[in-house]
Amino acid sequence: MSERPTSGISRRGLLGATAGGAALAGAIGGGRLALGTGAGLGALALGSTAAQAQAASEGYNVPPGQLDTHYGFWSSGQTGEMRILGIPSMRELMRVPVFNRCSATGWGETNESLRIHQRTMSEKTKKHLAANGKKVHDNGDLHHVHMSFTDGKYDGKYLFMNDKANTRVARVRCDVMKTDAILEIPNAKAIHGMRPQKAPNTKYVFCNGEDEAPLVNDGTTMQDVSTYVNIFTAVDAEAMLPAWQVMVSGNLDNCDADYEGKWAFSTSYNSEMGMTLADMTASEMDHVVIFNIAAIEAAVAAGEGQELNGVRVLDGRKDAKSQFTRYVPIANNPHGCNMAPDKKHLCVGGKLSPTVTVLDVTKFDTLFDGEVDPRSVVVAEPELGLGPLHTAFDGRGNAYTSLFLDSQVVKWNIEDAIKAYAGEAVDPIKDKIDVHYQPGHLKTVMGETSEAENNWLVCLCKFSKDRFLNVGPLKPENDQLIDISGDKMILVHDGPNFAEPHDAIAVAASKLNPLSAWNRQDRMWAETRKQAEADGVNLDDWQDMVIRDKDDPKKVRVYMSSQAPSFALESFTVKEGDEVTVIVTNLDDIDDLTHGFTMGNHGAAMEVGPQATSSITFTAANAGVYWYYCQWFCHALHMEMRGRMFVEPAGA
Ligand code: CUK
Ligand code: CUA
Ligand code: CA
Repeated sequence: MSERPTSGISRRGLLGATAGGAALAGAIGGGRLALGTGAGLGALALGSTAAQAQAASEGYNVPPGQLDTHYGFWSSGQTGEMRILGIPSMRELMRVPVFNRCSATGWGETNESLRIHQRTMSEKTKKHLAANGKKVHDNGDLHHVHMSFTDGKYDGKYLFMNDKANTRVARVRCDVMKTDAILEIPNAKAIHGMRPQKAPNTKYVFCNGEDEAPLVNDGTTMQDVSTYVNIFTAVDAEAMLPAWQVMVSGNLDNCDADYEGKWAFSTSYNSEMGMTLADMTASEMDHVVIFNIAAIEAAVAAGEGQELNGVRVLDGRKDAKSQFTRYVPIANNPHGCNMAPDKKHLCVGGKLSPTVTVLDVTKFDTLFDGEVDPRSVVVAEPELGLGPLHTAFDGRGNAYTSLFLDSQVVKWNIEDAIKAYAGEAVDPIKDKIDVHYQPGHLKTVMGETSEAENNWLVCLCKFSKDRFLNVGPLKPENDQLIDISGDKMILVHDGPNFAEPHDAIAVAASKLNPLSAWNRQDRMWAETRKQAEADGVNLDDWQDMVIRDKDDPKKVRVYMSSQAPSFALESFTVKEGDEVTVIVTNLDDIDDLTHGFTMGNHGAAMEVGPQATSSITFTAANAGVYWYYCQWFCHALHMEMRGRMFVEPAGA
């Protein structure tokens, strides 16, 4: 039920002051934030009344045994994984490890996952990790999850996501909901905004480099900020390799793409190229960069620009005056970058300005054709409230913008905002609702596709404070569910969540049909199968074997099948210090029958799904007996699903 403030000085007011003070003290202190929205806020009723109760609100409570109508794919920020929630129940259905090390599944430890991690890892990174005794970066900062598109609609094939921490993007396969590729992007720094091309299909995944650095970052010019650049990268979505890069002026925050496949666009909060907070907020205006894909592709095909670390890099900086980019001035430090499902309007969140700037993407051609005022593509700039970050859309021409400082979501109409900008006396604002508290992203169902629905809005709040039982200094986030089916927004659910979902998408369940068992020949373990073949082991007609490598006698491979409630091998023997690889295939193909393999006191554990093959490598510890067991509760005799590894003394 939605909370109604009872007085002017409510607890949310105090909390808002705290959060705003922490996050944006400099900006407010500098007096650059316009106060008051002039939007007739007082006249808008907050919350809802019984008379306005909407049919959809009844539907958020999904009873036991009933399925959700939509999948929600959530980022997890610094946790580094992707999460799947049901909408509208907000039940967490699954966690998919991506950039993180996962204790349950062995992600980041199994050979299959290490191959995915290391596929595009540079030699430099490998060396640096090895010097730290590591094989992979086991953290990530995953802000944005987006699905692949065909013709402006979700196609149910892949999910793409960024890692700001280690400059990577990853892809999850929607048939098995597992990470399928990780790409370390060369030349760029800190991939933040990330979007798949919407049309004609997702040929590229566009990736913003947020941090600026010398293009050749070898320490020779690091004190000279004039040598710093920011890099925009287009990733080939199928190959998961960089396709091309463009140098830009100013850093890149969020991005999106149009519905014709002609443009990508990115916000920049640091057109100043400043290194300090004061520098980064010094200008009145920053900008949106528009990338001309056809011009870039032609230049890449013609071999223009330079080749650096295997990628063609073009110069799209302001001074280069190329046909690759245009810069549209936007008020100080814009953030969100959201393309509307009307296929025409791009909405840019003002952050330090109380406005959202609406650009007409069908006018972008004129920017490249001749000398025109770059602001001529701006068709509206409604003043919505304090701290506008991101905007979501329904299928009725309405937009929903999160107001970080006001702790509200504002519903406004795009066409009315355009009329108001043209001078008509129309108020584009239709409703405001309190959220708890300090929202970042917000998402409608399929609102970033041409099939936007009119039912639910998820608002991802950065602070939860008093909304849940106190769990100590670290509080959960609060992902709130709002019914947007009627005129008034109605808050129907609080969804506590762990650090820190920035973004989410909601996809109709009909778009997806994941498998219940793996294909035995899945490409995930193609390399493992090749090794088995070389060892004379046929993984399809299972033979359980222990093989000592002919060339490297310290290496032992243990092939073992599992079928509830036992492993095919009740024991195997190795020597102290051996490099042991255990390869397990789960022969069960029953729905929901996952096994695991955990080697006691070796820090080695992995998930083995129905019909899956997984392998893990560890060094055998001191002589003695070690039990291995299945850690996934699979059978009435699951506790009995275990065996012994005998480790003989090295000299024996
Ligand atoms: S950013 Cu987090 S609230 Cu990384 Cu999408 Cu705006
Ligand atoms: Cu197999 Cu528990
Ligand atoms: Ca700025």
